[in-house]
Amino acid sequence: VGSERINTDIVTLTRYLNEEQTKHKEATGDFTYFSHPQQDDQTSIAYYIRRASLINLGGLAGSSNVTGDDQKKLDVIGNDVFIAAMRSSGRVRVLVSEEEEEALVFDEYPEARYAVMCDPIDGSSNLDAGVSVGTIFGVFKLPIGAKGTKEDLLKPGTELVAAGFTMYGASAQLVMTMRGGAVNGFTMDNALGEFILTHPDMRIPKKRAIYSCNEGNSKYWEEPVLEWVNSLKQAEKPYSARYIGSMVADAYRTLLYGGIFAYPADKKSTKGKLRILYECAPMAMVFENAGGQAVNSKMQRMIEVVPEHIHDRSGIFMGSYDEVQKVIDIHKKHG
Ligand code: AHM
Ligand code: MG
Repeated sequence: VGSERINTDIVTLTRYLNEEQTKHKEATGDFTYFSHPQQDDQTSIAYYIRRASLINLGGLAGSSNVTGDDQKKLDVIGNDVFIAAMRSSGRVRVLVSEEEEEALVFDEYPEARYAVMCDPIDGSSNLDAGVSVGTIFGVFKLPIGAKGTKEDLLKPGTELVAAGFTMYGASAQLVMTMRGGAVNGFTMDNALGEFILTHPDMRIPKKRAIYSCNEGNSKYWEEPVLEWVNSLKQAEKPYSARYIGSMVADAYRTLLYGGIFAYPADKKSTKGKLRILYECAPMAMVFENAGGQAVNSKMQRMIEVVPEHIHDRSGIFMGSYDEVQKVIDIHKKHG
């Protein structure tokens, strides 16, 4: 094979999960059981997205989801695929999806102990333009006999046992972390149909002069946010602005290159736009475990925020440690 280097010891996501399970003697294997269908889900969604324009999956599905957004055909498909995958695992007791008003309780598995929070296709307004979108997920472990009630779900991100996202870009990238663990990145190998560990132990750069937010909202921003963004633009070497408008893609770039992603609460959206359970908390866990920070608009650790309702929103600032610290310092100054 000439000078081409062939890796004969590939770590697939399946192998990674099996090895993790072997390392942790107390592990029941439940998590692995549920991760495999989850991997299948993201493999399928990646496939559908790639095929979307060929098989006419673009455009609106003719219905609205609970928050009034127009639903895309792929939103519906992504949601259905996710639900089917989680149900089939037999390990999921309750599932919260951005696309479902109520939590879904799988009564056929009363012994199942996981609660899964997900946004099956986040950033879907970008789909028709072929811009990257993603799946975000967070996982709680429930007490034995849990009924999958709201109380089982209205918990802070510190209770998550695992969280992460998959970005459907030029290739599908899966980033996941477990409580207190490293952040690992996997790349979909389309030929093998497997996620391969390509970015072990991801660490976000401590700082980087890139900021990512929808400045079109600045009319509604509070004073500290205005002052912060202005300070970046007036810095000796001004920051670069990068905003895709698809959180998973913006987050993935921020994780790799460093910088900050922000979607603050403002005078118009006083609670912010992004959802706590399946957008903010999982991202906060990824960024903290990679050495960064994530806070809400009150400068509280995002991962400690407890939602009152499963679809609650929050402002968020997440990214490189030093970049988020700048936001915190300016807010502190304003008191
Ligand atoms: P969605 O869950 O309805 O797709 O909305 C979430 C998306 C995020 O991916 C992205 O960060 C944000 O909305 C962009 O919002 P805006 O268009 O207001 O900048
Ligand atoms: Mg979303």
